[in-house]
Amino acid sequence: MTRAVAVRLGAFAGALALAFAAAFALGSAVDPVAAADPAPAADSHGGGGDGMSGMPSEEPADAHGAGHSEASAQPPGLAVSQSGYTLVPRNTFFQPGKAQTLAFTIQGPDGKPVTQYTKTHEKDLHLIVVRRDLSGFHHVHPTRSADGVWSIPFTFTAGGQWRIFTDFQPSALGKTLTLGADVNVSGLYIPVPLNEPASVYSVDGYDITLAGKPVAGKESSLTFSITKGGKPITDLQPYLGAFGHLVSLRGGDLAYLHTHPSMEAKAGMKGGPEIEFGTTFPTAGTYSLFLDFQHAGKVRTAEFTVNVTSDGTAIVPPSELPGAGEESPHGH
Ligand SMILES: [Cu+2]
Repeated sequence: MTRAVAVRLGAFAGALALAFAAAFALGSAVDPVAAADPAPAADSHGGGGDGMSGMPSEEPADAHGAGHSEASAQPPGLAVSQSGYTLVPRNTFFQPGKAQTLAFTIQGPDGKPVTQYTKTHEKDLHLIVVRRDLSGFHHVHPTRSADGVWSIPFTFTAGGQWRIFTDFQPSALGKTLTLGADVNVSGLYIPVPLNEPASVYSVDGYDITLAGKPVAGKESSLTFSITKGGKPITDLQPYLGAFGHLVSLRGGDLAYLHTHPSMEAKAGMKGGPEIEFGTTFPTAGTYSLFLDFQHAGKVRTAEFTVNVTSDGTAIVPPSELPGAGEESPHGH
């Protein structure tokens, strides 16, 4: 029995029947509010009994005016709730290695699941799933039921804490949002170190070369060149309205940046061998870049680790520092 429960029972035993009833009523009135109430709003409940109904209406209204200028300066993907919209996973516990349903709703300012979306890159919602160590990246597109529940069969490959990012634009909001939440996958967790910073990544016989000198806080040009067997690929296929989709996640907090080439890609067009992106990395640091591209009917993902500095000079990769350990790439 916990200390708090013991103390409470002691108080009850010594009380008059009336006091007992009052204490009990107080306890039951207070506990559910405390449990359901996120910490910041604690002060606003002084007024009365219907804090739960009062809170949602007063929060979004002014919280998104002046008060949130600092929060809105944060990169996307760090919060489960923003601008009145909240990502609500249906389940946050999963088993590894078997297909399960990953389901969630986007709860709107009215507290109901959002059912009206404005398409971005041909989809109402983009779902990124990645383990917290940045392994196991997936970019997928769930389907939505009429009542606003998004779902997709998904197999988490290994145990650990995984992050899901939802990238979407509610029709009622004039901008895209990226909301993120963590889910738990049971099983032994063996974290995988990041790839060393490198300018070439190989997948399925394709060699992808990255060129560019990203500078923190400024739009930087990144160019990916794709070859296979030494031959430049010149017939990349449009995938979701672009020849490439680039998701960058910041090391340390998994802040999320999603960028596309300036050129729109329509059906029948051919792209490559180069795909160019203008990306603004908000701060110096290490970023993991995931490039999705489509060739010969299949979408593949290239992964890069990039050190972004404040002046565009390369940071010496850890492997080249004296005394560095063995290389330990993501292991494909
Ligand atoms: Cu997508």
